[in-house]
Amino acid sequence: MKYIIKAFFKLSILLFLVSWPASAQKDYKLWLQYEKKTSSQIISGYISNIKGIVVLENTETSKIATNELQTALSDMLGSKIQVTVKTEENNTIILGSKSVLSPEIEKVIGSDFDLINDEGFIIKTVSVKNKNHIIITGKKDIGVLYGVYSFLRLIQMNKPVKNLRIVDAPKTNIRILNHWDNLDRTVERGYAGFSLWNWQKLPGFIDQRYIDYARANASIGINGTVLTNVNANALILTPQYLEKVEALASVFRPYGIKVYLTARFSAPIEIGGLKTADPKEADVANWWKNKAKEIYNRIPDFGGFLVKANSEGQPGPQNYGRDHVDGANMLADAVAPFGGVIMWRAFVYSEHDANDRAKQAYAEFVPYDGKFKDNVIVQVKNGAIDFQPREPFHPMFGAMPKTPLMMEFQITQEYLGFSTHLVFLPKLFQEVLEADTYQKGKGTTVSKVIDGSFTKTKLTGIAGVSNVGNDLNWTGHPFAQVNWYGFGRLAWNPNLDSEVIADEWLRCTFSNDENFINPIKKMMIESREAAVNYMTPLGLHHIMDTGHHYGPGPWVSNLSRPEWNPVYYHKADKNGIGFDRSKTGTNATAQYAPEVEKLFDNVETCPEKDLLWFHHLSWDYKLKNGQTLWNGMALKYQEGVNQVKNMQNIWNKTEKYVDEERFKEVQMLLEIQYKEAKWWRDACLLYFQQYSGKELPAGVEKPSQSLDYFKSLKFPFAPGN
Ligand code: GCV
Repeated sequence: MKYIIKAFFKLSILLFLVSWPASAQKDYKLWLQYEKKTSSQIISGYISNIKGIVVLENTETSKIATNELQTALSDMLGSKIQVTVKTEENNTIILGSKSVLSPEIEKVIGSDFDLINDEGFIIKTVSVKNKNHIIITGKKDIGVLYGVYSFLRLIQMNKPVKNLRIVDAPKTNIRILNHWDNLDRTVERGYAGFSLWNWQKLPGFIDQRYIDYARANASIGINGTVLTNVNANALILTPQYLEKVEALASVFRPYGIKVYLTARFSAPIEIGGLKTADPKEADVANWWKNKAKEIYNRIPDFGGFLVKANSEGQPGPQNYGRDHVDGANMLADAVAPFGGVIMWRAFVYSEHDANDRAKQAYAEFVPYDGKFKDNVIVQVKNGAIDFQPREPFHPMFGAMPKTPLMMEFQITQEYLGFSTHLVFLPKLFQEVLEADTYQKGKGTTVSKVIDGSFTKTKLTGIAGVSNVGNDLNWTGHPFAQVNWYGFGRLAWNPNLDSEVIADEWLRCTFSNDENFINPIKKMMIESREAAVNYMTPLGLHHIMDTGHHYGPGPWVSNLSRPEWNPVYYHKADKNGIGFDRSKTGTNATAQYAPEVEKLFDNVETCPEKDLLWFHHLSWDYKLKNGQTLWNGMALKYQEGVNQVKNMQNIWNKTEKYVDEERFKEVQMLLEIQYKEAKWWRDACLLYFQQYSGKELPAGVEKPSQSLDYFKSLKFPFAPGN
């Protein structure tokens, strides 16, 4: 009997191991699922013609491109595709960068090369010497790799690969993930497990994850990664850690990904034995120069440093009476001989500054316009406060024409329900990128500011605070994968429509079935507005609970710094609610170009989605739909809850299109999201009701608990904090 029990036990473990990875793999594979096509899809996609892959070069990157194409095509076609070097065969896919193309092929590509930069690619159906081919080429091998992913996406999406002429190139040059990963592997604002970087086992042990991470990034055109938290630890710059960074850089290099690090401004003191980190001291500047040399000796293509200075307690040049320009330019000099870049963050605000927090970064940085060295790019968050569910675009984007500015988005959902809530962020990103700054007249959109269209700056970029961790599915929520995907696609092309992104991602990740795609796409698009509605409608912001920022805390008023308290932002009182940033208030509207200023400043023209961001209005103020502000706000909270219910209904109908594991995961998460949407609604409305003194309008459900109950909720070990 004992043996039978033992054998049964062993068998169940075996069965568990056999069944677990197979289903979990779907999550792990992200959008790179190469499902076998049906014969009719193969015929209508014109892929049955493909007879082989011809590889013209032998670089590491080219090997990756070839492998990816061969594996993916073989999986999708259901039979192995051969790789050869013979161009004479008919119906092959030819891979090779410009320098290795035969004169005949180069001729048929013709002037298309003039339309791309070094990372761009061309996919073209051609006929050479009576043989048909699809050429995937670029000026460099990395372009070929990007071209391969783009070509495979077409097939994944059942688009016919016939008569192709695709010419595409990234519009920004730094497309980078910012990992807020600490050296102990915790991740600040990380909700998908621990950091991917296993510092203890590096450099000797190369986790397969590093390779898969690089592959996923390359597939969407991400070409840089900042490995460490902006709240930096100087130890990363010591030889002990640089050796580990070097190992990661070697893994990422053939995928076109450069490694960057965060530089703790006080590192010369902490690890260099100097008495000061004053950027004007020769010893300090030399220390950084030597440090840069040491890093570049190990990592010749090291990208550079990202710096958070004099912000939220981080050291910086101001500790020595110097300014941001002094600090950034000193570091810029250190990395310039090696082609390195300094990404200097503009996320600054001070408890000693009584000014509206939303105005402080602009006030501090705009006078520096034109003063930074050529290899400095200023990294600006999308809005002037901090990655809220909705913020008007940061006024700095319209105000520094002589300085390269890069966008900082947050992919991880610090203020948007962590990895528990389904919120499709490309919609938020698009809203910001499309906003018109009017810096140089109508049409100076944020996207044009950051892609350098107007400033003609050489340095351009978009950063996204990563949502990736060591969870099996990388991002915690299966749908949070699309926020990583969408970030990459928008960094490549800031003008891409978020609906296109949702469509691509769904087809590559789940299914091409229109009965699945159409409702789920709609659900995704609506999810962002739903979150705004149940968290911070009509321009409310920063009313999340203390520290962890999960859930509502509009009542919080006891934090040491005034601008850390939600009451600072909503300013609810018996007369009304909202932050007056118009001329009658802090005049933050004046930081925008006159056209935008006028729009926001006037309560009649201010978009209602931003109303309480810019105006303090009475509870009886009439909204455009005729509702009073109180009723309208309550109805928005209810609408958010209803929208999540609707998302649940839509998802519940998809069981037959999705594998069981992901179906259930999303189902459970949506159930939590629904409960928490109601929590947001009830807690906020009960709290604000104390000031409005008004009943809830018809259509808004009665709260299930008291305000005291909501206030009593505590989350001692909330992740990411
Ligand atoms: C890395 C917010 C976050 C912090 C983050 C900071 C920043 O304040 O709550 O966790 O610190 O932004 O962007 O530097």
